[in-house]
Amino acid sequence: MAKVSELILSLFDVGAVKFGSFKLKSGIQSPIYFDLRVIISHPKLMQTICEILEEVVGGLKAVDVICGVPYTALPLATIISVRKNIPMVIKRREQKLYGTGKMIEGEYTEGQTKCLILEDVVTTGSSIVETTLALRSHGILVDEAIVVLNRNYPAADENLKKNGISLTSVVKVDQLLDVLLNGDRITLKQKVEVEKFLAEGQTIPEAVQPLKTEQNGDGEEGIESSLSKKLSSPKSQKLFDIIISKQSNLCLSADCETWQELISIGEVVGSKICAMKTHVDALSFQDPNEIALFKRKLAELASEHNFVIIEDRKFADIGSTVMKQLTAAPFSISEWAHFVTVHSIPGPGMLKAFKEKDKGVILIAEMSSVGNLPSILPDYKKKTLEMVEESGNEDIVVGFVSQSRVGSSLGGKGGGGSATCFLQFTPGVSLHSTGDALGQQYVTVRNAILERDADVIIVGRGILQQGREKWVEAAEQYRKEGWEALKEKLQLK
Ligand code: 5BU
Repeated sequence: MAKVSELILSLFDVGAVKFGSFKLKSGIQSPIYFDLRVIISHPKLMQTICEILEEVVGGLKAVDVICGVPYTALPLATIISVRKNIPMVIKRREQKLYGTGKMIEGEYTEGQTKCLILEDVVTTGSSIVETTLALRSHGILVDEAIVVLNRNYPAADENLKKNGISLTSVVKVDQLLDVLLNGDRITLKQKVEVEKFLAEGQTIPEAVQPLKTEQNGDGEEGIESSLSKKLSSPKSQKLFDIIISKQSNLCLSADCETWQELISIGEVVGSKICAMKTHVDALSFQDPNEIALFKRKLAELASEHNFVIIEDRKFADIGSTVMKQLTAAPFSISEWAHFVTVHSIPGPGMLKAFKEKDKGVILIAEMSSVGNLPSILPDYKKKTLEMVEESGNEDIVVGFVSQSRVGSSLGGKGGGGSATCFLQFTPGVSLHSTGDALGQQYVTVRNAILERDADVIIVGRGILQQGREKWVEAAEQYRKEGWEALKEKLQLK
């Protein structure tokens, strides 16, 4: 206990916990802020943290390996591994595009190796869950995690419990506040202010990992991170982050006949895509067990390869019906899709259903098919954008399916300002065809990105129809062309 108090004071003294006024992405001001990345500059503090963690590890059931969630917990896990002689495994942040293509580094035996996860700070628990699912998909057994600082966010407990993970915390926020007050680091007023902030259900901001660490000498932020900040919502920022880190703005439209085929293509092209788009109601399933298996396998694939799942359901009804369509079995779309496509026809009320289920919305502003009404009707696109802005739904609307820009451009035509931007998803892209017999119209990758201002290209048959043996080659061709064109458009290096 004395050691934990000493740790709390040291965390404050090195600036890992800050008090003041910090602006959150949502615009809310927070009176407290965590940044545990700074601890790597203080070896003594690293030692104290590891000693405490080792005591905690000693009190848990025996484990075969430990895994630190990148980045800050990685050096902590390394120290503990060496000192306690417990081997480590590392989960890569994205799959290698070459070589062995392994996601997990280190030795383990499927179905036998038991792993303990280490994390520096927990907010929603999503990083721990993501790491757990990736490890489990490789047959590694995970049911426990330790965190240095727990922000007492109720959703985290629920999220971890739901995924069968029990969490041990070294420091909880209420204890942190008590120790800092008694140690004369903060005033009673500051303590009360933070307690009130937390009681309102707010989360403490944490230093986010920069998209790219490259910076100019004068400390100016990288272009990718300033572009990311222009995006409307944390959800679109997350996708943009994936696009940059995987160098891919390719969304595979996985319009397969069977769910098994969809999983197969996901396995082989997962490393090349930023998103996978599904039409779950167009897949054939034998029974509900197959649907459950499909959902689990798809979620594992998305976690392992770090891509977003978009269910192209094209919701178009009043809110209460949409809520049922989103959640009802057997598909239970809200359980596994990160983003869903939605028509703007019903008006803004239905967006509440998606907000309640925390789904990213991609609104359809234009279609790719011949004579589609959204493209013909005057102001349809403009009204779709106004609907989002006027109803204050920028935080869940990730972007628009469109054939031309809706609102401000991220970097292309009319870009460069500070206005909030939405991502543009453009389907009807093919390097092999100009259309089909049922009204689909295609443009090339470069045309979609450089002329029509797409940020994400959606490609289905252009890849699928190349045949199983050519899936990877075709996906790589679209990824490469798409990424080169995006770099040109956004003037990335
Ligand atoms: P294709 O095989 O690349 O033509 O598939 C395109 C996919 O994008 C397919 O799943 C369509 O349902 C989806 N799509 C589209 O093609 N055009 C649109 O305007 C919209 C969706 Br919205």
